Amino acid sequence: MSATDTSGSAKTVRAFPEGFVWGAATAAYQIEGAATADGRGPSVWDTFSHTPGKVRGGDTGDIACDFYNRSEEDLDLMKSLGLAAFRFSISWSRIQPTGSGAINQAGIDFYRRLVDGLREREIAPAITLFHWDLPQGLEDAGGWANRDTAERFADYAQIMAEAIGSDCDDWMTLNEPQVVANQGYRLGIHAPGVTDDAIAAATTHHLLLAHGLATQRLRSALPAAKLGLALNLNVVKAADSFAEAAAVVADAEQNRIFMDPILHGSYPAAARPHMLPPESLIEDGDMDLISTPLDFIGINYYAPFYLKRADGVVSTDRRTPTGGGDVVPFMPPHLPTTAMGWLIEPQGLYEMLKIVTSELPDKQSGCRLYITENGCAAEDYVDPNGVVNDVERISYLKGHLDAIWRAIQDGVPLDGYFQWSLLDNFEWAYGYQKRFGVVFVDFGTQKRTIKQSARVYQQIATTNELPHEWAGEGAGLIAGAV
Ligand code: GCO
Repeated sequence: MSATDTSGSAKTVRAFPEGFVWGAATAAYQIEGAATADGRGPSVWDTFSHTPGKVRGGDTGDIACDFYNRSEEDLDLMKSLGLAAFRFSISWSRIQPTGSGAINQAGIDFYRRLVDGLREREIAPAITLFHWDLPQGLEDAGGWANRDTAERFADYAQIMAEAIGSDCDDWMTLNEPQVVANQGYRLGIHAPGVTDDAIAAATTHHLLLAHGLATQRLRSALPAAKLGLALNLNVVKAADSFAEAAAVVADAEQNRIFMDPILHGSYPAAARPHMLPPESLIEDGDMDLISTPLDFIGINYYAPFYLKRADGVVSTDRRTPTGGGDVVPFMPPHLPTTAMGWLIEPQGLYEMLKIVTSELPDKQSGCRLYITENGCAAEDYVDPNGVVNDVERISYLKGHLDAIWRAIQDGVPLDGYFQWSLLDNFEWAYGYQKRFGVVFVDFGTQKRTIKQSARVYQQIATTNELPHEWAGEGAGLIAGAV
């Protein structure tokens, strides 16, 4: 669509649908700090980060962004940035310090104040119930390998629905369950640091079950709420024909292992057997429960994965599934990377949106999509002018918002976009060394500095269209500082 401005020069207006939601996302352990305040119990991430050698620099989430004590100031910041929604997660062990049993009222009160503060500022809360911080008490009782943990999660979901549900419309049960099973229980590079294929496979099934059980509880407690979950999805591409078969396997193990049960009620046949839960764990009715209709699927998209024939090269990247065989992760030299070393390819987001849209089954008719996370780490710093000029992030944003705009034109039912992340924060095993925020945090003083990317995002959020000066230059990517 094009329009003509008053000076008579043609410009392209790339507007988003009315009501499109512009938000920012965070997670409890990454921002809250106050790890032992007001009765909070430990989670697996407290234990893991306090174990020497697990997190870079020995960093922990003990203080993080101190959001627990600074939420009013941060809410004002969100308001000033024109955000329409704030995605945050609830620390389960603030609510139930050991993961089951008595409720810690101080924990409920914190989230009650947070939701009230958002509502006062007309920012919609978007809640994630589980963003990786399983109460340590439940891990000690078998963790996600124990079917009972799924039941405990459903109880906790119900507690939260009753406590704050009347003011919260958007709920996500789980964030990136694939990362929990794979990084947490198979590779051991995230909490709780387990390296066991059988436990990882059981975790996969019980996380899905937890999602299904919690969705049913939320649905009956909050009939008008919109329910979904956030899946990490990466398009998997073969860089040569040799890698094609492995790419199908890697796609199954990376994406479909959670997406297929949710959308279709079945595990992907292409995944290798050791990745899948054994039949003995799958009880009658489980798959129906897991594929309970949702209102939305949240997509967390960061990067594509490429695979190529190994030719004697051994991959050291443990995150990327290879699909087995003589195939390794590949970094196409023409693609820039972020400070995480992740490939930047906005077209991958477009493709993933199209894939998920085309796979929404009849059972999920009416299901919408959100981008629940998208963003990049960059080597940000406050320059001598007091400015954080994060041109790499602006470039990343430009490419990816162009991709979602095109996807919407091509029929993708996308209702919103959440930038990862509002604040620089505790980036899991990378500690504080990787900065994903649109707001810079000086962790020593907790001073916040609005980055230039946040100004650009603010403009987009308040005008509901892409900047005119972005038109006509293609994705215009700038290589990240690597
Ligand atoms: C994720 C996470 C975030 C990460 C982000 C960058 O869900 O992976 O939700 O917690 O910080 O993805 O790695």
